[in-house]
Amino acid sequence: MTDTPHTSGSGPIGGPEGTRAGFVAIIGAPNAGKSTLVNRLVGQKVSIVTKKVQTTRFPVRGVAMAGEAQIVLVDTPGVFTPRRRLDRAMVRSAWAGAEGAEVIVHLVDAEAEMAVAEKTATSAQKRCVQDAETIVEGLKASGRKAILALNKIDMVKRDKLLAIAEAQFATSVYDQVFMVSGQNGSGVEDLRKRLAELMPEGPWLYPADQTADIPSRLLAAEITREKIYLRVHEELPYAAAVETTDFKEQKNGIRIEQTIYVEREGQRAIVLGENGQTLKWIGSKSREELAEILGQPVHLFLHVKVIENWQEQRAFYRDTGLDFDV
Ligand SMILES: Nc1nc2c(ncn2[C@@H]2O[C@H](COP(=O)(O)OP(=O)(O)OP(=O)(O)O)[C@@H](O)[C@H]2O)c(=O)[nH]1
Ligand SMILES: [Mg+2]
Repeated sequence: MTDTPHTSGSGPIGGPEGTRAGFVAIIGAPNAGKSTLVNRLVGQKVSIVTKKVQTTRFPVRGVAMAGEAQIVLVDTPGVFTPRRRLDRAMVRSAWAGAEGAEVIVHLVDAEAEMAVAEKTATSAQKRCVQDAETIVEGLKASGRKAILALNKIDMVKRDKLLAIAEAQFATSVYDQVFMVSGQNGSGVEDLRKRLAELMPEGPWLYPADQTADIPSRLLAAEITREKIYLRVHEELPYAAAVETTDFKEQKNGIRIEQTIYVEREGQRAIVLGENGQTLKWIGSKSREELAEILGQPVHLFLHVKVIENWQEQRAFYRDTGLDFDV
């Protein structure tokens, strides 16, 4: 099971007559809500979500079904101006995800767009809008049309939304607009229907009951990383990485061993917490969720290691499919 994709079953690939299948890349600025939307379309958590920017570090494939159509959603890292090696690798992989897809959905944070238009934007919102503009430039250069999906409409009034949609549409890189909230689901079914229509005819690419294409040990590492962000996000912005070092199915459940890498001794102390309380919390939250996702009891063992420059080490890129040499 170690290297097989996470799957809840093993139905046949191919499906009934008249099937369609293809790839849809979801691109957007950091924090636009890409992972939330992908999880919503799939109907299950396949990609981790946090309040921080740059949560998703490598493309995660989620499989959504719509009647006879199978929509393979590629959740990509947010596109922004890269500085560090990990940033460059993330941005490159986001565009690579878009290149290989039949359809590109550009997810735009409508709340941030509105705030900028009304001059009430935070610096994060301003950055988000700039990053969306960078993506528009990238789309122009590629010559491909995308679907514009305005997200977080639960936070924006209708008349404001129409003005934002119009301004975005004027860039001429879109051929359609959808207004959605990945969080409460509004508009998502319309988008799903349209994506299904756009899928080319052909056999399904995954068994109908498979929801994600991510090796179980990588998914397990991501779930633990999400809990670290949840608990210590102020103190440890991007300094942590998680590696699953052992993943074994046993008679009484799955035994998972993971190492949390941080960059400094002080960060190790933060992850451990007083008397190891923080690490204990992270471990128990992660174990609970993993048991639910994997459908079996999970025995999780966490270790914390300091490696000053883990972002500069090739091994961290290998498992995720990110390109080290960019
Ligand atoms: N109000 C509102 N918040 C949302 C919506 N969709 C996502 N969010 C919130 O936005 C934040 C970022 O969501 P993510 O799904 O992690 O965003 P992302 O685009 O995958 O971010 P990166 O992986 O960092 O690029 C989280 O706090 C979400 O709960 C939405 O439709 N409405
Ligand atoms: Mg994400």
